[in-house]
Amino acid sequence: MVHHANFGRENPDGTKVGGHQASSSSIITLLTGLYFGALRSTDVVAVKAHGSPAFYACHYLRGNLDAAMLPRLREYGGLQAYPSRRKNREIVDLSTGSMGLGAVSATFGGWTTRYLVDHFGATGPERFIVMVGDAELDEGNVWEALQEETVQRLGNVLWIVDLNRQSLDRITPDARRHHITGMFRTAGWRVIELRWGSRLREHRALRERLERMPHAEYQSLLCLPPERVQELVGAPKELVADVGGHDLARVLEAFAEADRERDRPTVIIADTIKGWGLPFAGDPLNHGMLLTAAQLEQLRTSLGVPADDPLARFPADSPEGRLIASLPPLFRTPRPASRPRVEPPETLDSTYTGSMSTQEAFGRVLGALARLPVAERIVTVSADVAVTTHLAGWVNRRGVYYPEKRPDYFGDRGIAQAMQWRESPGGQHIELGIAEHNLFLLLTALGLADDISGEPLLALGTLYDPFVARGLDALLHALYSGARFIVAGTPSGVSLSPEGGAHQSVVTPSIGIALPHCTYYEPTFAQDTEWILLDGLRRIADGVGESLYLRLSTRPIDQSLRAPAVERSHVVQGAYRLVDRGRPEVTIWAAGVMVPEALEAGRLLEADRRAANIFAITSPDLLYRGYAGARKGGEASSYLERLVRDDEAAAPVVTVLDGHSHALGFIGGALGTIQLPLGVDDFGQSGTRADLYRHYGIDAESIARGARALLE
Ligand SMILES: Cc1ncc(C[n+]2csc(CCOP(=O)(O)OP(=O)(O)O)c2C)c(N)n1
Ligand SMILES: [Mg+2]
Repeated sequence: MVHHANFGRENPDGTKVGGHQASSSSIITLLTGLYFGALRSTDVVAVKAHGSPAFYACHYLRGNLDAAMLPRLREYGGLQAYPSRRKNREIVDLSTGSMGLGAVSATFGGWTTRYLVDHFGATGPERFIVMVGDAELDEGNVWEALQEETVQRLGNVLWIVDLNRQSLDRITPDARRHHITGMFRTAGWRVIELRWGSRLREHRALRERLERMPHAEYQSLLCLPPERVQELVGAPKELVADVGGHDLARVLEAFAEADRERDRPTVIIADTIKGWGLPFAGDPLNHGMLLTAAQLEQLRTSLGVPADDPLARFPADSPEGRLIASLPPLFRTPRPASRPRVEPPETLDSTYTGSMSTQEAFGRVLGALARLPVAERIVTVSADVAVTTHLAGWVNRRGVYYPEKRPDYFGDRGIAQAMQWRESPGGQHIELGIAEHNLFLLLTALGLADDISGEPLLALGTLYDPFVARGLDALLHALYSGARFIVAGTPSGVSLSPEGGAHQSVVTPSIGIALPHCTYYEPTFAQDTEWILLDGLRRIADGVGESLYLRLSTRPIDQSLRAPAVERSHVVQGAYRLVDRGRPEVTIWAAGVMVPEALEAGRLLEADRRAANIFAITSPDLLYRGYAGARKGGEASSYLERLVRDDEAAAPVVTVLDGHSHALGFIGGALGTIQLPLGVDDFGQSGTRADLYRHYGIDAESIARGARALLE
């Protein structure tokens, strides 16, 4: 497959194709043991991303992948370079690619299943099997996940570490093996070490000598001719290279052993050889190496692969063919028709008066949902900010999830607490340590529960908005994997005032617009927040919606500023008209908490007899996508353009948001007029709200001044 992709297929511009033959051969024995032995129909698998060719080959031999797909590795519409659930759904259970993320989201799949068992008596998947590279474990997010207390109890999780002592560039540090085993043990895992093959196990002195060697010395032996190895260590090279991860019988034993105890997670740490069986085995620079045609030909003959049909499957009447026929089928995701229906309400019939922030509104909506039957299917997650992101009402009503009931010393002893901490298998809030990667990777698993287990969940996560950037790679992984969930980034922007620049988010609106398969909203008013949330939940429940990113704030907003006749459809489509002064000289477009400043600027301009019409933007993302999509699709106009009247369209535009100005920088262009984009284009800092709005030029005065300058 890899050879064809690189040398067989037409490649007009000569771009490197690649395909990781060394990394694939490193896991081939482990995958053989798994796919032709240990795997059950109830198991899902996440495989080391760059070992994908070996993984595809196993599926092919199992009859699960069409032969026509094999020549299509890394081709447009073909087999993806790294396993992708979205794009090769028929074979890929769980997406991987960015080191460490797929492994952890798969592990959190084990957690999610445990939750589904406890809440709905779900039956599967039974095991989450994760194959990782040894250097992949350098990624800190792996250990952030393993520290979570619940993970230590997941008997449905099995990891296999492909310990080939190599990463991309180098031979791994000698202490790594010790660290890896120690870290797993400390985290409460059962560790099965598969260091040597059965032959070498008989040679104690040699084994001990090899174990004392630095990694580099051992790797050098793998690269020397057999005579030199014999000379240096007094043993045949074959024996020196007899590692456990390529001894199929030992691999099968390890899988059987892993199955014997199921009350905690297990890891099999298997020594392997990167490039096993290939001319560049053990070469420190073999990561990107490819076999030449002559080397491939030699490999073909040595394996007895027919020249006229190199992709032939094993004949049905061969021992291999019979074994394959006897294996249980591979995991299949449940059909949508068999899944329970979940119906979030259309409205909560709440009224929102006085002053309220969008963060408070978010908490109020969740609190109201907590009393309805749909609450059963809602699960919230926070990385140590549940109280400060307004989840207390929800948590008090629905409890905290833990796989076993634990005593609530504070509650039982009558110590009053604003947020009660009642932990039980029936709880519906999952609290994580401060690790935003864990937050998004757990949301990945919860957001795929419908797809993988046939049990829909409405998952909502909260975090401080600046830390969206901290977890961004994991958020991308979540969306890339096809998970659907809602995340509230709150509080956001410089409106957080005294908290200062380290906690104020500036770049997140741009992130919100750019994230694929996720709608970014930044509402101003409580009613809008409710409609957006309910609409998003309904769409996710119906399997048609994408994920939602709500950028919220703690700034109290006078709810009476909202025009009473706002239409729900406008709110969910991204913007609505707030003030109409007839034919305007300028239009002001404000998102989120900047609406009061825009309204005040409108009044200042009116005092100069300059009419300004004001629009409230609820989703910069939808406006941009609508506009760009309409242009690309050749449509006459987009929602944004239809929102303005002909007598408004040519008026200059001022936009303002509590975030980087460029997030709304497209509006003038979309309307075909000149624009002044206002926002926060530098890091934040401490100060009062008024100080900061003035400093960054987003106060009413600056908006009005900007509008006057535009008009002049
Ligand atoms: C987050 C991230 N950083 C960098 C890479 C590029 N990369 C791909 S494989 C690899 C080395 C992985 O080593 P290991 O996990 O030991 O697997 P092996 O190459 O030995 O099969 C690197 C750095 C990546 N895929 N993801
Ligand atoms: Mg490695």
